[in-house]
Amino acid sequence: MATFKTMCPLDCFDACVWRVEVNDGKITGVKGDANHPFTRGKVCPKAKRQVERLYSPDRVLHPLRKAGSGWRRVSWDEALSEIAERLTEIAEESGTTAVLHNYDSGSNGLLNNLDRRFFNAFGGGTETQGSLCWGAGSAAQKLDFGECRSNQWEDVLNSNLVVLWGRNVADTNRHLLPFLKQLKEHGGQVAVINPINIKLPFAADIFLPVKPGTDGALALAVGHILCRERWLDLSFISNHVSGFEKYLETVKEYPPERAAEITGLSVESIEEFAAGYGRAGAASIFLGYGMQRYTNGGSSVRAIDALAAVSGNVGKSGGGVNYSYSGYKKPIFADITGKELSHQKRYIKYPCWGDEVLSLTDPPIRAIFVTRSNPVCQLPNTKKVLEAFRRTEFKVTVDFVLNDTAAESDLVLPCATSFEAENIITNGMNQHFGYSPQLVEPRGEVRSDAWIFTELAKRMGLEETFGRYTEAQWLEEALAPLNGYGINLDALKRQSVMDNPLIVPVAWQDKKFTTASGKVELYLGTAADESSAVGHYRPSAEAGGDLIDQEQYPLIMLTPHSGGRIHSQFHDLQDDGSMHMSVLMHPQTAIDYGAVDGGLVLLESPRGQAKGTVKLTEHVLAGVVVIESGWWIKYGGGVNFLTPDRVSDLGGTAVYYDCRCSVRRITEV
Ligand SMILES: Nc1nc2c(c(=O)[nH]1)N[C@H]1C(S)=C(S)[C@@H](COP(=O)(O)OP(=O)(O)OC[C@H]3O[C@@H](n4cnc5c(=O)[nH]c(N)nc54)[C@H](O)[C@@H]3O)O[C@H]1N2
Ligand SMILES: Nc1nc2c(c(=O)[nH]1)N[C@H]1C(S)=C(S)[C@@H](COP(=O)(O)OP(=O)(O)OC[C@H]3O[C@@H](n4cnc5c(=O)[nH]c(N)nc54)[C@H](O)[C@@H]3O)O[C@H]1N2
Ligand SMILES: [Mo]
Repeated sequence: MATFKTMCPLDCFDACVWRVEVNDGKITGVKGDANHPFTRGKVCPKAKRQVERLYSPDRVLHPLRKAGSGWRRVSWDEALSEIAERLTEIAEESGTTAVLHNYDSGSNGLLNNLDRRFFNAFGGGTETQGSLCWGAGSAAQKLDFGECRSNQWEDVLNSNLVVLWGRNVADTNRHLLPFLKQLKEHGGQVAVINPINIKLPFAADIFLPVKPGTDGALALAVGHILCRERWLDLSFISNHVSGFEKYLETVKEYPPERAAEITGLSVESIEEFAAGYGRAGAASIFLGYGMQRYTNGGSSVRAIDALAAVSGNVGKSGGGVNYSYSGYKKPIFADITGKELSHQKRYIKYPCWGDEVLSLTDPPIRAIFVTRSNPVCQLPNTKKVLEAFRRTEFKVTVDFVLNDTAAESDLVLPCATSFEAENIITNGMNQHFGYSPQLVEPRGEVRSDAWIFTELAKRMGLEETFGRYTEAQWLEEALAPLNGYGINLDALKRQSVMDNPLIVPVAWQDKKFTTASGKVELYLGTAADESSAVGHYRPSAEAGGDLIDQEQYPLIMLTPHSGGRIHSQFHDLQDDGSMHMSVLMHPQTAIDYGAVDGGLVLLESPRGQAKGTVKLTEHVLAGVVVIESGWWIKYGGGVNFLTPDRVSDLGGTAVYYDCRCSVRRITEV
């Protein structure tokens, strides 16, 4: 048996370092790496699932062509020739922007970016703009600090208080748990701000079950108390903060009594949390992405960032508003997407995908090419997405399995898993990157994404523009900016996993913020739009506002991420055989709406319907229903039939949780 060190390719906070066991050309196990400082020898259930996926009998092993209601196996030659012909024809007749390339972060492999290079070499095309994920918070932190930077994970042990603000560490970030346990053992405190009482291996010291979409009001009230009690770092404010006077004016409007009404929290609990934060000395906030999936999500994050700034918890050990490491990632890898090659580009708003595709003219979308994403399952407002898909002439999906998107396509191209092809794995939510060697022979006729796009480029006469590099040469090219740090492909292969050399233990320790003023900008006062204001509170469109009839749709629906899968990936391998999603609700909600534990309900929103089985729990706020996202439509899923296709105030992010619905008991038909 041989063991290889490598890194999980999934787009996850933890980015596990793996020790992969290979026996007789087969992968027989994936274990953690005990020497890795963050993942500390443990992997999550998704590691095992990746081996199961590699050997799954449901994997697509040959290119498939839709034939009537079924599929026909075709050769690579046939599949690629058809794609080359159709794309060329569409580009000649309608221009390259008649082709939409939909990609996301299904894999964090650097070589996966060659899909974008292909479309840039093709001449451009239509792409999505905005985010399904973290865009509102990222845009907010860019306004406040200039970039998203986080303290290194180990630094959490220097905190006296850690605030898990809308971050489900139990499911999405489980390697943080041992650090938090350690912190608690040394007398540190943990606060949770979440409409769901997330599972922790210890009792949280403070739990604020905030009403969905009202974090902005809570943060402003906490700011109000910090200013009232003078729990401020005046030296940090005078040297490194711009707009403090405007901030004072804003928080004056938010006494805790007002915030209590908005957030559903008691005045006492808001006071207790503010005192805990204001007097902690060093307090670090771990911001999740759940709390920014609202039409006011960007402003909420800005209001939270401001708390760290006025209390001097920025650029400090044990402090920080840790959201992502994306601000460190960009400069270290060369962009191999070939942006400069494109001469005609058009963008659609990602969260409004269905509407955008349906309404585009001049030219209309005639082809959709999907890579490393599952838009039919994961985009909001599925009904419109499906309509747009079905109306489009030609659809191609590159994936491992026949998921909801592949099922809607004309051609499915089977790609290699991270075990079957060489790559480098990077991650904007984490501070390391790693080499992922080819460990086994690809199954059937699957090919790497890099091979697929290189071949397609050849067939379309774009070989020269695309570049005649081997996969290893592309990796060298991508690593070029790191050569100055003594890092090249050979060095990375020897070490397997490395830390991003730009990441320092404490973000912003030098207090040189990358904003225009060089300070934390609580108030910009430059632009005429919202982005220049102090992070403020405005009710979110649907959860908090009156955009839709609250009597008709009385409940707020949250669709957070699952511990056992990442988005839709691996749902096909979770074989409890159930064809119904679980709908979590508080017993009081069930009484109010006539639902019973284990009974079937129909959920309805202005967008559509979905069914699920009720599970009662005291851990969810009354008036809120919770369904984990990622359940495949073909297995009875489809939370996104209900979710809204709107965008956040900043960053163009999908506002999945800003969603109202009704619930009605039904019997199986
Ligand atoms: N209701 C609701 N919807 C949500 C969310 C939510 O919270 N609630 N969260 C949103 C968020 S945060 C995100 S990031 C998005 C994610 O949205 P997607 O990225 O569309 O989600 P995935 O299900 O991970 O789909 C990735 C696909 O890529 C494939 N894949 C994996 N590796 C490779 C590879 O190397 N090559 C190729 N070609 N394919 C590969 C996988 O098999 C999978 O089908 O979902 C969003 N949707
Ligand atoms: N196992 C697993 N790990 C993952 C993923 C996965 O799908 N599975 N996805 C990865 C990706 S791409 C992402 S984006 C991250 C997401 O990581 P997280 O941000 O942790 O996950 P979410 O499920 O989006 O939401 C987190 C929490 O926000 C809470 N929340 C919802 N609305 C509000 C609100 O208004 N205020 C507050 N304070 N809290 C609220 C939800 O109850 C939920 O517990 O996880 C990454 N890691
Ligand atoms: Mo995400």
